[in-house]
Amino acid sequence: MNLSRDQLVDLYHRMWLIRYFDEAARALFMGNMLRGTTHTCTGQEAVAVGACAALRRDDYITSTHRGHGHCLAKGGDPRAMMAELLGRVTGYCKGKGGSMHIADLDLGILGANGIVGGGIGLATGAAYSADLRGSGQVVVCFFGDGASNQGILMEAGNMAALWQLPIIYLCEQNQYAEFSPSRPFIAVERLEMKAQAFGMPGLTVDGNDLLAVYQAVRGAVERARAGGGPTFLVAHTYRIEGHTVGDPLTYRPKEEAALWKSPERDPISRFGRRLVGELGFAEADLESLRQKARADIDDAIAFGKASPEPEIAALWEDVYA
Ligand SMILES: Cc1ncc(C[n+]2csc(CCOP(=O)(O)OP(=O)(O)O)c2C)c(N)n1
Ligand SMILES: [Mg+2]
Repeated sequence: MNLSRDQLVDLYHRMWLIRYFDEAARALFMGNMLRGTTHTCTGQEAVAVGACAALRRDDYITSTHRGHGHCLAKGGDPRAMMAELLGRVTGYCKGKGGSMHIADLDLGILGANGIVGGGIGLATGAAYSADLRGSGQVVVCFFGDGASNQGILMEAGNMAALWQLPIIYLCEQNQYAEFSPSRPFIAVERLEMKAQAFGMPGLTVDGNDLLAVYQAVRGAVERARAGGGPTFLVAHTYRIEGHTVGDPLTYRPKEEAALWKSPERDPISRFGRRLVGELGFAEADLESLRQKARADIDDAIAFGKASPEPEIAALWEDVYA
């Protein structure tokens, strides 16, 4: 594994940053501080952080409705993200986009997306652009197991394989699609079998093992950058919380989430154990990184709350239609 100590520190801190960001988003939503709705990715942090660790700053990602983790993993600013959720002018979209419209083009974050599967077309277009420009950039397209049934994947996957585009279709199999388990709605036995229809490699990885995700994505990124074409990668994970914040979760047994929250399965605990057991970190190092992440998110919340709301006249700015 070719990650430096500093990089490992950053990855562990980033996982906690995501955990605390979403914890704060939930609390703010329940406290009527957020408009619209919001989705947390608690339990899925290793997919976002492991994948983005394999990318360059100028590589692209496209995200989903459950996108806070993807954006933070690619380097998104927690202050500008929290301000956006709170509807403040200092937010990524000047407070007019909210949770599902966070983008940062300087960091290659081409946008979260409220349209299930919507990122698949954008990501494939970005990969085509990178290929035409010969820029060497690679795209990671995050989407869910539910989104894997959307028609756009058939069109985009075919095109990407035909033109050998530099893209990784990274399906987060978190076992749920909105208020239903995803399994009964997927005909193939294993999701990665869909890759065969497109004519690209289909791989699978333990999505709660950060280093395994990193290795798998890194391999696919290296191949894509060298002109070897796209990869379809399925990361097995679990959506610990409800579909949206406030979902009463009547459709699944309580014990199931408890099992995935346990230290044996929780992706942050698992990575922490490897850092201590195999990579020479002390428990105290991990504890201070966790506390730093907590402080960073407290700072982001304070920043957001202290920022002004947009003026009414701003309704007419940045309008393209
Ligand atoms: C085109 C479209 N259809 C339906 C919806 C409503 N919807 C929002 S999230 C979701 C389920 C998505 O499941 P999955 O892709 O597995 O993502 P997850 O929520 O598990 O992260 C649905 C059906 C939508 N937003 N867009
Ligand atoms: Mg899902």
